[in-house]
Amino acid sequence: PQATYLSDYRPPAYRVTHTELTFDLDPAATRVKARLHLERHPERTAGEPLMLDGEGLTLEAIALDGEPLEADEYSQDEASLTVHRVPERFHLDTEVTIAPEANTALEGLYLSSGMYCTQCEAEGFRRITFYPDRPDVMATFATTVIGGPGEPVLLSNGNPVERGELPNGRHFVTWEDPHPKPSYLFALVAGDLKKVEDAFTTASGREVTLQIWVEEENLDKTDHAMASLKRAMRWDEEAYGREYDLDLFMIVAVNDFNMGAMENKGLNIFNSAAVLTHPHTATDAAFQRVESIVAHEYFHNWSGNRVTCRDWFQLSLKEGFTVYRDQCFSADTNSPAVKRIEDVSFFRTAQFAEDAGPTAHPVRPDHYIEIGNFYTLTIYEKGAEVVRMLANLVGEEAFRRGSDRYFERFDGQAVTIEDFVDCMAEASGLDLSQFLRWYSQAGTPEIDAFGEYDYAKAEYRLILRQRTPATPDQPDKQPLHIPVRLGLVGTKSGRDLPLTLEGEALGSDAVIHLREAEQEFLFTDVSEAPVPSLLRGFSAPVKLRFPYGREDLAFLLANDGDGFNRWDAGQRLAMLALDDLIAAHRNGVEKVMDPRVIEAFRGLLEGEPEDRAVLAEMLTLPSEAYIAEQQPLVDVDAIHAAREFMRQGLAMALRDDFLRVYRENQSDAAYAPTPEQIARRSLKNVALAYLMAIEDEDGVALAREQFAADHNMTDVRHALTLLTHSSRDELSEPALKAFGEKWAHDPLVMDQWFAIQVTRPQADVLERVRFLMEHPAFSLKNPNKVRALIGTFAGQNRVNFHRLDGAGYRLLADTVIELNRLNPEIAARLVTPLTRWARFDESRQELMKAELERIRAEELSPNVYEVVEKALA
Ligand code: BAL
Ligand code: ZN
Repeated sequence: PQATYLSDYRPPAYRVTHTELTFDLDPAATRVKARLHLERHPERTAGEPLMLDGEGLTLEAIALDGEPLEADEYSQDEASLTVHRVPERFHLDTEVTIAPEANTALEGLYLSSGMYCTQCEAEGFRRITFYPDRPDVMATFATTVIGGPGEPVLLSNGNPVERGELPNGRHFVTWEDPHPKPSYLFALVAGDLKKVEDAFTTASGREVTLQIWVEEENLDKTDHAMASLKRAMRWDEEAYGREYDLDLFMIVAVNDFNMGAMENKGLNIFNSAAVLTHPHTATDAAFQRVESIVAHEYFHNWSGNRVTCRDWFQLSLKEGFTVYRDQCFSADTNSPAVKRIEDVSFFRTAQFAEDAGPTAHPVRPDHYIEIGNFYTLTIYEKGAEVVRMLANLVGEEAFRRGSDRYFERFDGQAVTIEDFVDCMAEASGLDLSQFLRWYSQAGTPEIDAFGEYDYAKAEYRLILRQRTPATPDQPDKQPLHIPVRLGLVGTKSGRDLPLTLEGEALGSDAVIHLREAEQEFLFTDVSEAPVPSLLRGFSAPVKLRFPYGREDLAFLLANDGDGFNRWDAGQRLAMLALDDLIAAHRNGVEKVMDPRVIEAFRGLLEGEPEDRAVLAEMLTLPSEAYIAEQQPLVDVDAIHAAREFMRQGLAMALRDDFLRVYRENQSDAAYAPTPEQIARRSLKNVALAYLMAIEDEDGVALAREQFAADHNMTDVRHALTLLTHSSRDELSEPALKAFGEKWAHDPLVMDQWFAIQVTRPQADVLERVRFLMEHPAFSLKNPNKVRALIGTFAGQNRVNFHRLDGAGYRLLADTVIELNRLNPEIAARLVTPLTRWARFDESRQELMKAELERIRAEELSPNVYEVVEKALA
């Protein structure tokens, strides 16, 4: 397969001004007629041939300005159609057939649970019809969908303008979308769907009908998504001045979907897991995820649809910005501190790992083989961190002026990351040229910080050194412009001290700009010895090291004026203690619990909780994946043993406190996904997890009661997980059986049932994974099932996936090989854990590489090829 390079970008030779489509639906042979109104691009020379993308299409007819083309007037290969001679302005008619029922890749038009649906981003539209399938070709669309009695509902983008009956029990609906859009935002849905309807009045008075379309049995699971949608619509008006622009906004839930959801204009298609909720089937985390994804897709209507990307290298232009927007929305709607802690925890574990592996790439990559492989944590989450840094650098007001400018100036256009950053620079007057390196330079920057207090002069000298380690293709890195938010916490007063830097008073919480490889900052009038609180709120996506002593960290945990950094101090303290335990395990010496960790936790448990949700986070130890990220060489067994030892040590020392906290936060109130209730449930469930870590009899009784009470899925799932992960089969087996039987009819709950079992720490879990792959509720063709069973096992059950006999690696490789044929996009994602082989000991390295070689020997899709080649390079 060939790579595509950013530097090769040229505008298209021909633009499409208007697209007319007719779909005559049939599972085996859907006929797609297309009339494209085309004109030469003013920047391209006259007389160039017309090249259209097209894959897997059977061409039935082709005509230019109404005249059928002779065979020598066009040519076709497996990826394109070329018309050799075209005028400056013309229309082209094509008719093709496609087979949705045979489409297991879930790109283009396919069938999911008997329902037709589409996924066109990034390059799925070319599997529907011949088209210049690139985001800088924006056209208005008119789409007619013809279905039979099995498809009473026929949907596409925009507004329905005509409907009618046809012979043979067939019928049609015509849709018009007046907003020019790229082909990746096209959507079609047809099937036996039911809707829930609501309404929203925009700030300027437009009445918008809101519809959520689902299978009949899911009609009771749409309330939360609908409420979230309305909140998001209001929020975008208030925070960004952006209103909705059609009379109808639709969401459809489908069971088979590669992504979480898709922002097609006016017709968002959602993975059912990202839209359906009910207190008895979805956890608090799922409720929150649905809220943020509904908002994310809605926000794309401006950041992505009205203003789109010039080419796929600019993907983060819409994704990084939209993730930043949905993060701010969720922070405003829920607990901002917890939202930040959750996002950063995930980021530092998963994105840092991506940066440290063979697929590391910049927020704007400069080449790719398969763009489907670039829907990554770097493009999305690091892209959002980069936008967050911009917002912090230019300030709230200038950021809003900059975004207004961006939406106004580029409305209806396909643009670049520079266009966005330029708007921010113009609105703020800041020079952001060095900042642009964040988009082109891959890898996680590391900052080494040193501080020194001079009593006599009342000065605090802070030295910051930055470097970014080499990544594939990028051996040398330039210094970045890094905003470091900080405070100095007085060791006597326990307060944030006023900051004076070069004579300027900055308040007690300030952002300093690190631009050089090494830079010194001298704070004057520092009245007492401080402990620095650095990188507050994770003000930049970097690793920051500072030689904190454990007392310093315990002090910050108790006193830091920044809630995020209080949590982070606790994590750092736990990490230091975990490092000792890991070393002890490796050296075969007795493990000893650091009493400072116990005392810090006691202080948290016995203090008056300001924010229960934050407290729950503070009481949660770093995950095995995060701990692994901090180690030079990952020793999965030592990490697991050390973390379990610490959990048990804390549980034994603080048993009564955990029991009290559990009881204080237990409630029978009717379930609601409110921040207050969610916080209490998290805290209670963290406490229960500690009690179950030592299988305390009171804890066991509470877990059984909580499971049996069947009050809401958050509590039931947590209790079931604890029972399933216990060492006692008499606790796990009856509960699993009861749950599995009760929910056999609900695929989303069965996904949870799979995930709970395959994260068991017991050594026989791999055999259970193989067994569950034969379960009637499992299917390799359904991405949610693959993620729940195989993805969860390989990603979250570290001890068992990394079994020394290599059986975990083999299982993953077997699945990747099979999926490579069925669904390349999912296969390429699934292979990720194997690509991280360099982080492990030699024998595991060999086993992992051998499985990668075995995959490479297959006939590979471009998706899997690209990932495996990088991993073995
Ligand atoms: N554009 C793909 C799905 C999403 O990021 O919203
Ligand atoms: Zn998105």
